[in-house]
Amino acid sequence: MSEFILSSQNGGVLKLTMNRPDKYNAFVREMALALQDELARAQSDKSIRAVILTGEGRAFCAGQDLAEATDPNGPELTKIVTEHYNPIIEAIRSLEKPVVAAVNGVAAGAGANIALACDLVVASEAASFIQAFSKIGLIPDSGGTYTLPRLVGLQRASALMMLGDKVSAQDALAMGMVYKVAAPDEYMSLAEQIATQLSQMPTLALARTKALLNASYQNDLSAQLALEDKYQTECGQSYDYQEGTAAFLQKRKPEFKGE
Ligand code: T3D
Repeated sequence: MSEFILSSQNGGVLKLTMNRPDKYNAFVREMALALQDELARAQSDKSIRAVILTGEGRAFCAGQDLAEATDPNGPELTKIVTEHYNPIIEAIRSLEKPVVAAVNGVAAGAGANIALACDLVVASEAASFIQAFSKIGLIPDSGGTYTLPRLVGLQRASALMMLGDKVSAQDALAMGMVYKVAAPDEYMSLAEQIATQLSQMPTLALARTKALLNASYQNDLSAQLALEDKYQTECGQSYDYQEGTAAFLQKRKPEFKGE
C-alpha cells in the first residue's frame, strides 16, 4: 500500500489512480513499485476482471520524477528502467484482463508510454501526449519504441520521438494512439462504462485475444494460425463459451463468469 497509488474496486473493475498531483504524478520508486504490486493483485484476484489506470489532478503522468532521477542518492538510471518501468509494461501487456487508460491530462515520457501500453486509451479533450525523452537527452523507454510505431507508423513515431512535440487528444485520436476522446467531464464515465462492459465479458477469451495480439507482433501467419487454434480450443472448453452459445440460442442475455 502506498499513498502514491490509490486503489478502489467497483464490481469487477479495479481503478488505479497515480497520485502525486503536485508533481504531475511523476514516478518515484515507491510509486512504481506500488503500481507493480497493484497490477500483480489485479492478475491474481479473480474478482477483478478489468482495470482502469488514471491520474489524480491535472496530469495523467509526467513520467520519471527528474528530481529523483538526478539525486545522487536516488536509484541509478539503469535501475529505474529495469526495476521500475520494464516490469510495469510487462505487467500491463501480460495481465490477463483488459486495462483501460483514462488519460485525464498530460501524459509525458514514461507516462505517455504506459498509457499507450494499455489495451484501450480513453482520453479527455484536456489530455495530451509527449515523447519528452529527447528534450532531456534520453531515448524513449517504457516500450515506446515498440508500441508507438505500431500504433501510428514509423514516420510519425520518428517525428514524435525526435521532436518531442505535444500531441493533442484529438490529434492522438486521428493518429490511432487513442480509442476515444470525450469532454473533460465525460471521459471518466466513458472509461468506466467501457471497463464495466469488459468486466462482464468472457475474461478468458479477452485474455487470449490480448495474448494473440501481443504475439502477432512477432509471429508469421502460420505461427499465428497455430496459436489461434490452440487458444480457440481452450476457449471452446470454457464455461463462458457454453453460456454464450446457450444464451444466443435461447435468445437471452448471457451471464459470463470469466471462466
Ligand atoms: O532516469 C531516468 O530518467 C530514466 C527514466 C526515464 C523515463 C522518463 O519518463 S524520462 C521523461 C521524464 N519526463 C519529462 O521529461 C517531462 C517533464 N515535464 C514536463 O515537460 C512538463 O512538466 C509537462 C510538459 C509534463 C507539463 O508542463 P506544464 O507547464 O503543464 O507543468 P509544469 O509547471 O512543468 O509542471 C507542474 C509541476 O509538476 C511542477 O512542479 P512545481 O514546480 O509546481 O513544484 C513540475 O516541476 C512538476 N513536474 C512535472 N514533470 C515532472 C515534475 N517534477 C518532477 N519530474 C517530472 N518529470
